[in-house]
Amino acid sequence: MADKYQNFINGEWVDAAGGETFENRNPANWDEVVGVFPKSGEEDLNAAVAAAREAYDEWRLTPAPERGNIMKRVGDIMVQRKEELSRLMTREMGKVLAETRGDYQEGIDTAYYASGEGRRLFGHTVPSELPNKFNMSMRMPIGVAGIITPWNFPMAIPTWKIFPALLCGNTVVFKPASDVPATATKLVEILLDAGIPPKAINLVHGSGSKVGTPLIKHPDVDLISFTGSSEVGKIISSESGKDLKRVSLELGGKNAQIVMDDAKLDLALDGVIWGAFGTTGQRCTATSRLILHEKIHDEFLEMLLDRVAKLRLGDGLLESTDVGPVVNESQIKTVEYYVNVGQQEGAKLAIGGEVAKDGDLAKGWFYKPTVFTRVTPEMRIAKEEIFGPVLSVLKVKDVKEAIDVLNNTEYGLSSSMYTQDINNAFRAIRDIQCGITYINGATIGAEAHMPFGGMKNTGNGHREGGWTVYEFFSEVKVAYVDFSGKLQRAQIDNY
Ligand code: UN1
Repeated sequence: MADKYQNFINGEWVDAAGGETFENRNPANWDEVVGVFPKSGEEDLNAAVAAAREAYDEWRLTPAPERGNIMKRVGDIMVQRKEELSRLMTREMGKVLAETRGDYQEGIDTAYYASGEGRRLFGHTVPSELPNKFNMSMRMPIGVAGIITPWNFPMAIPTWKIFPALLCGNTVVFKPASDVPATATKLVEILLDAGIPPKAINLVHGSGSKVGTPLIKHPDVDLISFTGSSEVGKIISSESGKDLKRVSLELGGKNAQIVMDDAKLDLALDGVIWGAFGTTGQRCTATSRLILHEKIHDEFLEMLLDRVAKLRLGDGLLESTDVGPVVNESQIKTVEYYVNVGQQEGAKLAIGGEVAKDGDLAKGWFYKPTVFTRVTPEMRIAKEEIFGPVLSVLKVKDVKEAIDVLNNTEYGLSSSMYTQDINNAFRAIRDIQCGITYINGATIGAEAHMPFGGMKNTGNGHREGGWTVYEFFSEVKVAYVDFSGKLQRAQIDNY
């Protein structure tokens, strides 16, 4: 019997009002049902928003250091449950255990960072232009935060949003992706165990159209934080614009790794294998393009194809597995679609390019690690996000062309250059139009205490992670205190 899960609304674990459910299955073994979850609708969502609104006043008045103390306990509980919940995450969405442990650790790091932030949340004190007057700024909570998260980082991404939202004094309605509802439920359990007031965190399972859309449109929701596709991000942005909601969007990527002729090739090879095929290529930060200097192109390609051929596909719980399954059938169809597009555009399919069906792999959604060579910058496989184990290789003649080709996409999340030349490195840092640039590192692996996000169509300018996310989840208030005992007119009496 599969485990039965519920929503958490208004301080209680409850089924969906309509009584409907959906199943969540293991992508490495589609016969295995991980859990049965409530298929919620607008009624459930409205109840969740009402509870979050009700809880807001008490929570916003709880001292921020006390909110931080709860975040410390969240981190401590997460540490205790790391192995158990990392395993659950692998069963739920497929990536290998080392990576689900990493995803989970990012959540722990985010909890401890939030805990410390409870004693910071700095404002400024600024001299007044008038005598006997005091000026200051401070950060205030905003209200009810709607949190909509994807399936590829089932723990890290919800924690990036929910922990700072709560730490700043907002209350939360959380709509996780329906591919990863079990991990989301465990996160809410942890928040409650640590002492978050029950009505301050609400969890509503279900689809984007039935739960996500009414969440975005709800007049009592003050801010939305979303990670997902650019297509959905644009809809959220225009819908939320109607009510002037504050919105943070983390959207698509088409990240590239450049390898210059002066690079250490073994190092660059480790980087691209990790960046392109880690998480089965299903990271917003995944390396989807490899841009090779013409002088090392043939040699590096040979090294690459040799390594890709050795990658072992399998269940992410097995020690022997390098690459887990794709998350579901629809994602595998997207990968198949783009592999067809690449062939029709005239790129050379150098390895992979098909569903893997040998032995136990037939039970899940496995796709062979795939490399296209002879890709040119205007091909769709060089510009559009695929979100799977597919790498497009391009050839360039110098550093300028390498950076131009890298920038030739609507996205701008992560990027990488392998080089031993400091001049190339600093040009890359200055000229690459991405929120993140790695020198001699893969495109994946951002750290929780650094700002995370992208330029161009990857987002709308906000950043998660680090100190910057606290700016999104709080609003600046300024106060002037005049203790002169008389009317003082700024800009007039002093000039
Ligand atoms: C994502 O894929 O949306 O930088 C997040 C990384 C991870 C986070 C990825 N720390 O690859």
